[in-house]
Amino acid sequence: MNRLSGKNIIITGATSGIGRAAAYQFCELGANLFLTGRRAERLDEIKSDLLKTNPDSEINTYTFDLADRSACNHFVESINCDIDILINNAGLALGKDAVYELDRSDIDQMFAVNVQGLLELTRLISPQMKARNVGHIINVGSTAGHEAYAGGVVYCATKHAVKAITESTKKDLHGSEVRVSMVSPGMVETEFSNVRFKGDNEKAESVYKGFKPLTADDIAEIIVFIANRPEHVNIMDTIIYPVSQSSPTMVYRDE
Ligand code: 8X3
Repeated sequence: MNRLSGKNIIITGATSGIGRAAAYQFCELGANLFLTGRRAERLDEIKSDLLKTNPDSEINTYTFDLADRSACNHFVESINCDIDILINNAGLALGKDAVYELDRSDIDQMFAVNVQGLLELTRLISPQMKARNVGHIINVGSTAGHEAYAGGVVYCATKHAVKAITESTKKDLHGSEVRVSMVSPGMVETEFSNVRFKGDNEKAESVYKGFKPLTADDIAEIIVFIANRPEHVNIMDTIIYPVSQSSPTMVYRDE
């Protein structure tokens, strides 16, 4: 059953990876999309591609950096309809350095996007959901939010924060009909590792060598499944690994 047709859905970080894949899947189901990202060209391309196969879709794009609080405010003020589903997808890892080698600006950027950006949009969108007594906030966490690993001190901390934010938000909205959920993917082959290793493609590709990682579509399917449950069903979290992965650092490789 499709319960998503006509729903107004914000997807942050929609220019690539899981956010982009989710945009395509929600569009197929007839949702109205509000896509955010930092790369205007990518958003334009996605919009025109989606309109080719779904000409009647309503697709709105917004180019801004989630780390910019006034831009977040401006974005929310510019939406003139109620939002049914907020998908806080935008997030990134920068570097794989030990705590004693960390780059200060990497720390700031990861917290600014993964935690403060997510919180800012949640803070701005949740009041209208609470007032209407309906809505769904879906946060994209990570297995790194369940188990910390060496070289991931900041990324793991931000994803543990996403888990805490998800749980507290659910409890803050206790007694309302607003749903709050999280997906926690393991290794998904997207631009994630290119970003983490700052354009070092060889290093990025080696992350996914010798096993079949998850795809962005695999995770988008889970997000759509969570969003498409009946209104009394709230999936709190989902931990998704490729079959070859058993923990953030245990990956069985062929070679
Ligand atoms: C999952 C990515 O590197 O922590 O968010 O496995 S990683």
